[in-house]
Amino acid sequence: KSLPARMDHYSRFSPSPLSIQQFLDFGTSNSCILTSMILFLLSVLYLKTLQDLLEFTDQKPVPVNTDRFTDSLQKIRDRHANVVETMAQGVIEMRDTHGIDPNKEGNLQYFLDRFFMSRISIRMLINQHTLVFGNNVQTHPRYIGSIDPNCDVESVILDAFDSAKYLCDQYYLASPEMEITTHNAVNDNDIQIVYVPSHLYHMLFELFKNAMRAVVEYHGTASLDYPPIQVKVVIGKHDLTIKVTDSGGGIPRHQIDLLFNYMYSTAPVPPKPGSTTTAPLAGYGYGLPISRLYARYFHGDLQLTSMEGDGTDAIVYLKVMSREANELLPIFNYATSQQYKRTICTGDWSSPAPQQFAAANGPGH
Ligand code: W6P
Repeated sequence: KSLPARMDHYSRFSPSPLSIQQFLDFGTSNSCILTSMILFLLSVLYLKTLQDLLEFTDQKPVPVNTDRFTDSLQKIRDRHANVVETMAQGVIEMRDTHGIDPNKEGNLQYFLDRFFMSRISIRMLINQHTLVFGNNVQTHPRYIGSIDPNCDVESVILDAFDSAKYLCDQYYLASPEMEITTHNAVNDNDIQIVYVPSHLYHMLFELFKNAMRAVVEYHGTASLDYPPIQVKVVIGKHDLTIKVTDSGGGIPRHQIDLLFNYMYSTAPVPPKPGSTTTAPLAGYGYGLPISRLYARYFHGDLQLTSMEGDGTDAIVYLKVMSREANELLPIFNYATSQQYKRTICTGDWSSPAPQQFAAANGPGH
């Protein structure tokens, strides 16, 4: 069969979500490299990547081929390392040549959320396969691939805070401290969940950078003591909730959504490390929208609530039960194509400023 025909064939598959529990089972009790390999053959990456993978559909999964397969996955992962930056650059170019069309902006948001979520999931699969079956040294004896069955939430928080504080100090020569309180509402143990520590770190690092920037800029870089960033961690039966509170002056409510907007949160890609200019601490790039995808990936969420004039609460929700922590994957169906046909402004609520639109729309609109 020709490549286009095979691409068409594979593009019709729907992704099958796995729960964290299933990821665990895969890495332990019935670790079967062949099943894992076949699972992979169902996921479609981009063209060259698809070609690379298709090679393996024609071959018998004998040990020498499973090794080559694992090598291929590693190469594919490296090849796709800069996709986020590439897409961001594409959005900038699109915005510069076509401007911002509020109708298309919703479509872009919808597309990129699904595109990046799919990418997160495929890279999770690649990481699990290469870590569980590759010859590399395992990250940590306790880990199953990239999953820590006893992920100590507080130590990930401390790590992420330290790294953000280091950057903040470098950029502003000043930084706020943190006050953390934890509460286990279920038992007297430490707060642990089955989770991917690197995902949690990614989200918290992003939130801390934003919180620190807000605090330092609001109180001035000359200030000597800043109000600390308050972190509250609570584990219940269903939810693990991490709330990061800053007294950084907050943001007006109508601007909250813009922080997650791909069209508005793109700025020219910051210079690479080693160049003379310092990259800003936070606020450029796709840190927040992608962090929210990481949270939602296993059916959690990331929300921002602000009090303008005071500060901002950033809340991360994660599922406590690994069986409830299912992958959230984009599927393609009738509803998907309808999404792209939808236009905004077909609402049935009054416009914010009727006089502004009255002339254009006429009476009765
Ligand atoms: C702000 C803006 C923001 C975004 C994300 C997390 C915290 C904060 N604080 O002022």
